Amino acid sequence: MKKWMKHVVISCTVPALLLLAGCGGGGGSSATSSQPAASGIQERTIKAGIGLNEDHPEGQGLKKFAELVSQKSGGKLKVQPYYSAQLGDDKKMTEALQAGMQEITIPSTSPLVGMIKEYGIFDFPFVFNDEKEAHAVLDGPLGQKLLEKLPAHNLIGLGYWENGFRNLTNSKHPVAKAEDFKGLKIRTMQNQVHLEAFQVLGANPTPMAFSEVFSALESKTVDGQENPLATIKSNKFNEVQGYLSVTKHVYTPFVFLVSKKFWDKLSPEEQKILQEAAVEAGTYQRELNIAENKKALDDLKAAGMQVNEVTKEEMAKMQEIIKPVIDKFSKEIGEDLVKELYAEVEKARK
Ligand code: KDG
Repeated sequence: MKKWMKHVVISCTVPALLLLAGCGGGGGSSATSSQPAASGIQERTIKAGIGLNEDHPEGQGLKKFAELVSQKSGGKLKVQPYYSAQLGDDKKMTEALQAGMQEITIPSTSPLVGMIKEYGIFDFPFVFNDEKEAHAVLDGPLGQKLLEKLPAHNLIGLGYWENGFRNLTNSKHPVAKAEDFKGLKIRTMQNQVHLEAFQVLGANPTPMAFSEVFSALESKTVDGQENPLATIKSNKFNEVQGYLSVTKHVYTPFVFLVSKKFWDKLSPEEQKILQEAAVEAGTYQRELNIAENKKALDDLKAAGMQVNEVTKEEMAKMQEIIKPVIDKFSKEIGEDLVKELYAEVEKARK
């Protein structure tokens, strides 16, 4: 076999192998290798940073990932975890991966929308009824299609972990009806869909990196924020927020990102170890996240938060008010992709 053919075969075989390895638990991959890969397993240190704390299911998932990588590589691949935005916020860490200065981060998909607008479909409100539907769509062809857009941005996606269903907290008053959003200063992720959805509900949205949220709430720069219950609990937002409204208005995924500059230096064997560990740790993290989100509600009530549910009728009203924003972004993102999203959700519901 000619030398160049070996390279072509390796570069075509690896993604196929990784795709086979990546089913379930956030499986799937956008792994492509454009350079001759090394062989075997070398001693490597892998810097992996996230925005959430070690005690959050995302932190526990990263710890599990590090253990699995060490086990699978005979201790040669060492993952160094950095929690609580020690290496910077989601955007900064993602840029560090693109520059080859950091190897792994696991942000929400929302801050990536400035780079890959199609990820905006996961910021549409009230798309999923439960985590099972979300996992099925993310681990299916649509989730894979979006992972394949990452290599063009010097990123490799090894699958999806779970941030979860987002709920509103604030320091002013309970939010039980659509009109209750009026005038509330709400921190949003740096994402136009979120920002315009809260605007049309009558709130006053302020986009901000997650690492700045607690101090903005404490200083009353903003009245409220929205995040999954496990995040609200892990970051002690209950200490500066009196009201929790269980809106479950958006399901946010995490995407497991690897620097493509780093990935392309790895051997097929090393790539397969990272892919398998990302999927196995993803399954573990999702299970932990679902359990922790259930437990966090009781813990936040016990910590003194005044908790209210939002009726289906009121959610329908919010959906109606937000509809023009969704129509606008459906056109910007691509109506075919939006149709594919809802078709995949229907498939998952059967
Ligand atoms: O690193 C991930 C966090 O930054 C994540 O919590 C993002 O949901 C998020 C938010 O509200 O910024």
